[in-house]
Amino acid sequence: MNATVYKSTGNWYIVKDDAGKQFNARLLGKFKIDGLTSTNPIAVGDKVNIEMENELEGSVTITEIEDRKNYITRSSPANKHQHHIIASNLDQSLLFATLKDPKTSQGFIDRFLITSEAYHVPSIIVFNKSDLYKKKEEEKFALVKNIYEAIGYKVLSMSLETGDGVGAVKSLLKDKVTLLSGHSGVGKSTFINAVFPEMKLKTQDVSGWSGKGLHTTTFAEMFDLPFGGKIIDTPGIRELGLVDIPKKELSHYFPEMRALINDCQFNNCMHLNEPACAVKAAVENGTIHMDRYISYCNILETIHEKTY
Ligand SMILES: Nc1nc2c(ncn2[C@@H]2O[C@H](COP(=O)(O)OP(=O)(O)OP(=O)(O)O)[C@@H](O)[C@H]2O)c(=O)[nH]1
Ligand SMILES: [Mg+2]
Ligand SMILES: [Zn+2]
Repeated sequence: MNATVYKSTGNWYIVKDDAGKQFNARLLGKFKIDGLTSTNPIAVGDKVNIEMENELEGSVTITEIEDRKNYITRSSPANKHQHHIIASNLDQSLLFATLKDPKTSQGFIDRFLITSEAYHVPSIIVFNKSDLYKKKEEEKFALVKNIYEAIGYKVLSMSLETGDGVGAVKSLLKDKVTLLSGHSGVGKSTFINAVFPEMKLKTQDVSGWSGKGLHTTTFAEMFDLPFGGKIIDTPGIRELGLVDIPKKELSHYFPEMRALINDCQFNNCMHLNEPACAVKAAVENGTIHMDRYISYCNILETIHEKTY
C-alpha cells in the first residue's frame, strides 16, 4: 500500500494512505541501518510503502521508501557531516523571518537560501510581525527586500496580528507542498492556525494520540489544506548548519555569483584574493551587495572540509 509520511517523532510515524486514512507506523529495525547516512531515515513528506501490522490498532509497518524528489536538511548537532532531513518532496519553502521579537539575521537567511538552492527547493522569504515595526525596522525591511528581490527571491511582509498581507501569503499555498521554516517564535504555527482555523482540531487530535498533549512544535508535521495542497509546520531552527557543501562550490548557491563564475580568470576561483575575479569586481561596482559577499566570506570560513 502506498502512503505519505505526515509526522515523525523519531520512533513512530503518522502516515496517510492514498485514500486519506491515517495510520501509526513504525520501521522494521533492519531498515534503519540499510545504508542510510541521515540521522532520521524517514522524514515528513516521504512516500513510502506500508504493510498492515495490526488492523485493530490501525498500526502499520513501513517496508520501503520511494526516491525523494528533493528534501531540506540541516546538519545534526552531534555530527556536522550527518544530515537530519527536515522534510522531503517539497514544491516550495516559506522562510519566516522577523526583524523584532525575535530578530532573524541576514546570515541565517543566507544559509537557508543556500540550503534551498543546493537541494532545489524554491524559497520565498516572508517577514512576519510587521505590526511591530518602527522607523528603524521599516528601513531595514526596505533594505533586505531590495537585496533579495534583486537576486530573484520573492519577499513578502505580513502581520498575523493585524492580518495585513496574510492573504497574499495564503494564496501561495494552493495545490503545493509548502515547508514553513524559520527561528522559533517567528509565527509559523500561528500562521497555520490563523489561515486554517479548522487545522487546530487536527493538531489536537494528533498530539492527543502521542499522549503528551503537546502544543508547541517539537516535530515536523504536515497538514492537508482544505483547498488543495499541504503545509508542513516545523520546530524552530536555532542555527542552521550547512551540510557537505565544498568550499569551491559555495558560490554556486549564491544566484548572483553563480551568474558570474565563468567570468573569473581561474575556474576554481573562491572570490577571495584571486586576480581578475568577476565576483569581487561586481562587489566593488555594487552589482553584488556587500552584505551578501560578507555572508559568503563568513560562511566559507565555517566550512571545514572532510580530509579523507
Ligand atoms: N506582534 C505579533 N506577534 C505575533 C505575530 N505572529 C505571531 N506572533 C506571536 O509570536 C509568538 C510565537 O508564535 P508561534 O506561532 O508559536 O511561533 P513558531 O514559529 O511556530 O515557533 P516554534 O514552534 O517554536 O518554532 C506567539 O506568541 C504569537 O502570538 C505577529 O504578526 N505580530
Ligand atoms: Mg510552532
Ligand atoms: Zn572569482
